[in-house]
Amino acid sequence: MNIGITCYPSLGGSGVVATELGKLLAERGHNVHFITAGMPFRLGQFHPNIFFHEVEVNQYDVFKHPPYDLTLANRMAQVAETEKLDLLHVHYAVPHALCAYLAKQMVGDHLKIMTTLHGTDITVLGYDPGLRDMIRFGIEKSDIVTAVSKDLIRETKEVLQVDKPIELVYNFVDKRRYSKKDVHEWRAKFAPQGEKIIMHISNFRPVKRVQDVVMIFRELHKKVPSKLILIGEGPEQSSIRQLIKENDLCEDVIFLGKQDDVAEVLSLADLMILPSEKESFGLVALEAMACGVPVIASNAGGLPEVVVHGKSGFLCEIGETDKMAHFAIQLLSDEEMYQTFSDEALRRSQEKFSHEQITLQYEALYYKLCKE
Ligand code: GMT
Repeated sequence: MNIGITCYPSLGGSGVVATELGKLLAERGHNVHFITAGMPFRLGQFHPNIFFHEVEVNQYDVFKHPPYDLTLANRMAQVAETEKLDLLHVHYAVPHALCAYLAKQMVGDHLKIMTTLHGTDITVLGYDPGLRDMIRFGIEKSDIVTAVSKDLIRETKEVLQVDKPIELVYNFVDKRRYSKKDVHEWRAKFAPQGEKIIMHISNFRPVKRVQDVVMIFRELHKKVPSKLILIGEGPEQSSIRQLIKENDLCEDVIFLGKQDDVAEVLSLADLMILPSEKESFGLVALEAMACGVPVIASNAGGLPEVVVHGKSGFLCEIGETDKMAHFAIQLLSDEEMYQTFSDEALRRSQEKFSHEQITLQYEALYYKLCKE
């Protein structure tokens, strides 16, 4: 098939899923055309079935904002015609589902649209009265809509009052890249006294509650010799640095900044912490589990569909940092328990979220769509 994929190409779970899916589809022999505003950051090496069509958005004096949406829709229509696309698979509803619909109006009904909802397109933007009706329209005009968790399907139906069926297709992890690696040399650098390594990866936005990570670490650190590695960048970074300073933790917290590829670094972690306020799936939790790293998380959104409480990690109410610290101490102080959780995390990641299984699920939906 000839498949067009649009996503936000910069750092973010939706961009990662879209890019990794495109690569897997190309491996299965499909021609995959990325139509994006920049090269998706995980696209990496050359593949003969992968094509990149840049959406170059010009700035005009007559417009206050560059016309990304219209330029994208026009580019989608151009690529659909020149490359004979069977379908456009767009990730993130706003504005991508609407742009795809516009492109379809330009080229004809044979071009099918699949929209995948990732989270904040519904759980944040869906509550904005200035966007809500438009998001609902984009969903209703898509030929197939998928979402990355049952909880996201529930919230979409509740917030937007849509009747359209929404298919569940979970996020996935490629076990060929995400697996426990031998990183003892790095461990010696980051935890020279054999300390446990706690990790948090995010875009440091308020919904990620990185301040809770610091509070959990503060309590854990009193009982278990440990280091905290923080990965990512975002608006909360300076207040987090300040919090670390106020709690006299600077010597034991390491900021690694933005990392394009976390597959290697995850093997350093003994525990992943994800105490988010909102999280439709929590791809980073799954990536950690694939490396045998148990997860302590909040029970927000779709996280309970990924991490099983008391098996592959522990889940607490949002903001229950003392309880999260208690579970972290328990897990890191009991080697046998830790090993059972680590094995279970790995097993679950492979059994329920394998790249083979999820790629086939998307592919089956594409074939269904194109037969209609
Ligand atoms: O988490 C973010 O802030 C980035 C965001 C995105 O749109 O890329 O991630 C969302 O999509 C990911 C991939 O499906 C999910 O794993 C994340 O849970 C989801 N983020 C939120 O719901 C906050």
